Amino acid sequence: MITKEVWLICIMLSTSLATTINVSRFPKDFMFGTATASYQVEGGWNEDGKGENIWDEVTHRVPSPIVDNSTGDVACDSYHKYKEDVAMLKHLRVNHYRFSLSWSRILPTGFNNKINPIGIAYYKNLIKELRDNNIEPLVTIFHWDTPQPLENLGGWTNELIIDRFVDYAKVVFENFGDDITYWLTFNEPRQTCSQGYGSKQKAPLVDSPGIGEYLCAHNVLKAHAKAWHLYDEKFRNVQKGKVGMAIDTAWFEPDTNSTEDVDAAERLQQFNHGWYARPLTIGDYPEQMKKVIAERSALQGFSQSRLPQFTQDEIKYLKDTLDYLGLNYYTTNMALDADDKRIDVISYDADAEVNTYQKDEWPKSSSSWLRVVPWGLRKTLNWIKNTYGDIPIIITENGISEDGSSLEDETRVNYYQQHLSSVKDAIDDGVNVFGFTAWSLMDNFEWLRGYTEHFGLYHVDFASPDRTRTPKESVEYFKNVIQYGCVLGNSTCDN
Ligand code: GBH
Repeated sequence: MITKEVWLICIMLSTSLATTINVSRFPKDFMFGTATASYQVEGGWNEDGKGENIWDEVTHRVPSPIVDNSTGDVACDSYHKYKEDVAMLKHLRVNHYRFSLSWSRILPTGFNNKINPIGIAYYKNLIKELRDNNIEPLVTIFHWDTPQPLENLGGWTNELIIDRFVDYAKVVFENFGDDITYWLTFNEPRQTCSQGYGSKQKAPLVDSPGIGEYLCAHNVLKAHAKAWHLYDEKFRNVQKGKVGMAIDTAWFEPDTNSTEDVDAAERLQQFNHGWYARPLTIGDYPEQMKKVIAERSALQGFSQSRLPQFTQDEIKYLKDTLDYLGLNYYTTNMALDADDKRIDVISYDADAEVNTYQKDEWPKSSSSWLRVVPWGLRKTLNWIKNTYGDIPIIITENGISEDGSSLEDETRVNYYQQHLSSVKDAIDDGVNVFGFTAWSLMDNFEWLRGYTEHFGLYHVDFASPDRTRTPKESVEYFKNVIQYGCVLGNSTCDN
């Protein structure tokens, strides 16, 4: 018989488990930082010889596909205000700053026939300003802004782009490599591919569901591996850096403990994360993807699987090409095996044969897809370790949006406290996490959502020509976390 007391203890235990904050200190050398991306903050879209990229092209369309008809033409104006950005980073006392390079600013045609010296100088200045202030630059080579001339030829669906990306990476290693330890080839390739070529949620808004995404991913993976090998053979000895990739995923929690739902949650994680991380660690696409896409393709009348195949040589060439892994985590979904397999639908989403939903009790943000579920981060980190082995991991993005109406962003403070606590739990579980990067340093151009969703620690006044930056409450919190090395952000932390 279960007494009232036992019930009470159970309830207390479950609520405390859900909300317990880990107040132990992070390792001494743990890296705390913030992130941005070139198109989202730089502006200067056609200045000093920069070429056009796919976000310039898409945001200049009439009618505009951006919810508030805005563009990144000026954005946060970081092209002119990078010293102010670095001063903000210094105020925060971050260890590192993650930013991305604009391919079209460096190679205006997308090809290496013409290198833009003013574009190179901009990033050299930024890197110098960071180094002078003791801030480690973490450089993303590609964060979604494909040069338009390459897009005109099919962009990431045309294998021509593999060698063009490697040409670009070579220019970048040659010019900046002496000052860079942490490289990320791609940011969230899943979004480039599934949203860019399959679901029209990102530039170039190409409508090729169930086909374009897989061609894109195949080329992204080969481009990554070739850039990694180039670095490994020509630069590593001298420059001593590491080349990784920032791969995003949500956590997928099985809706019930039935085998079907447990398998469905795992399958969806393989479709999200495994799609990119597995070929570059274990080698080749996840078995679940190969099987289900081949079966569906056959039922749909295709003579071969819509998922391209790697040759044995390619599998070997791709394997073990991540020196470390970047994880972008924001939220969690419940996952259940789809009763209706929707064979008539040709798309990446339908291919997974999983339905998802988010729970009403999970707190909302200003982004429809983002609810606050901190424990999902700990589970994702443990899943990565269990799936690929003991790879070093840095959280390359984590954050929450609000509507920009107040500088008192308590929801963000709570979000970071809970998520950092979850990261510390994962470290205590034995996962090799060496850093955490908040998205974002400041409010910026949120892709098709324009300036309507605010992820910044700093508020940016987009109505002012100065793009004035003002700290939100979360700046003080994050700064204290860094100073004291624990989520309480004060001296009462445990050792
Ligand atoms: C990141 O993507 C980006 O790297 C960054 O540039 C961006 O500003 C930041 O996050 C904030 O969004 O619409 O329900 O189909 C975040 C990961 C995963 C968010 C896919 C949007 C689409 C969910 N993204 N998600 S839904």
